[in-house]
Amino acid sequence: MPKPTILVTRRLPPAVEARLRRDYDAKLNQDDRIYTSDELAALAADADGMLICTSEKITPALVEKLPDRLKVIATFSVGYEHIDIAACEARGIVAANAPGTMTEATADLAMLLILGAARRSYEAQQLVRQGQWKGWHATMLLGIDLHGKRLGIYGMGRIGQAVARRARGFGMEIHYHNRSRLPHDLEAQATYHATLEDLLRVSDILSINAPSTPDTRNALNAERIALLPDGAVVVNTARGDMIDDVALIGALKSGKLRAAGLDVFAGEPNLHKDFLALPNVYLLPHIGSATIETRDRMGYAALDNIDAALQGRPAPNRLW
Ligand code: 8YV
Repeated sequence: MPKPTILVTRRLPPAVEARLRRDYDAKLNQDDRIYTSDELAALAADADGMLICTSEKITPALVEKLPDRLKVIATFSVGYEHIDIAACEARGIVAANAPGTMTEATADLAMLLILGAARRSYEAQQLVRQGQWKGWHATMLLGIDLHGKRLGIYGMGRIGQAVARRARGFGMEIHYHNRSRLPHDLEAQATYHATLEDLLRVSDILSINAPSTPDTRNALNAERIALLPDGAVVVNTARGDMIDDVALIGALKSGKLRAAGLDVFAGEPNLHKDFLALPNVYLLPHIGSATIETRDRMGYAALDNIDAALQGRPAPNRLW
């Protein structure tokens, strides 16, 4: 029997591509060029499944053009705002994501952003690399302690909880806002705030860990930034569209906010150019899940979804 055909839209780690080649007739993207919607439709014409990334927008118009034989779209990500789930459901195409695979890596990166922003890592690196470091002095590059500070976590899912675990080790006090309060054992003595506004009022450092949805987009706007304590730090490892960039940049310029650490951006990779000129922003290029182990796990999870869907079993992380 011929192997099913899988369209793989981006270059993936070698171990993941090896499993794809072993089990499927895999149409790999060796150049890693991002396909247009028309190219995706054409390439998928003889496919039984697609393994996509967040760079591929699965719109209702594209879903319409997919062949009847296509049974599954698995994304190499936890976020699935790029997939129109209702359109997939209407065509009977299984859509599935890869939750739980990048929890620890992303939480590590949130701590890197918190430390990077709070301890002025960008300015410190610049000083050393540009040969401007003239020697130690007592008031050089002063940041703030994490110990004793209140960490506000917006979105207490797997990643938010993993950030909380790490932050406790740094002596931080954990506060959170989530759609629903966590059970007592998962809460682990964190303080629940029923509204985002209440959380912001007590967040010396705010970590955004909620999914991007129509309800959460632009959640951190000018009015809400004003609620943060003066000199607060904001970090984002979730999605850039949850922050109003103009409001954030204004608050970083005025000193309302001390610093920010950002791994994700609205319209990335084309981030708002004013971020580049701000010394108090620690910037990373969407590498929250970028570890060797995690990227393999993400690929295997996507393949587990594809295997199940094509073998007539429920996909482990089916979205409808
Ligand atoms: C990915 C992510 O790097 O999983 C997600 O939602 O944002 C990242 O881990 C990227 O989006 C892969 O498609």
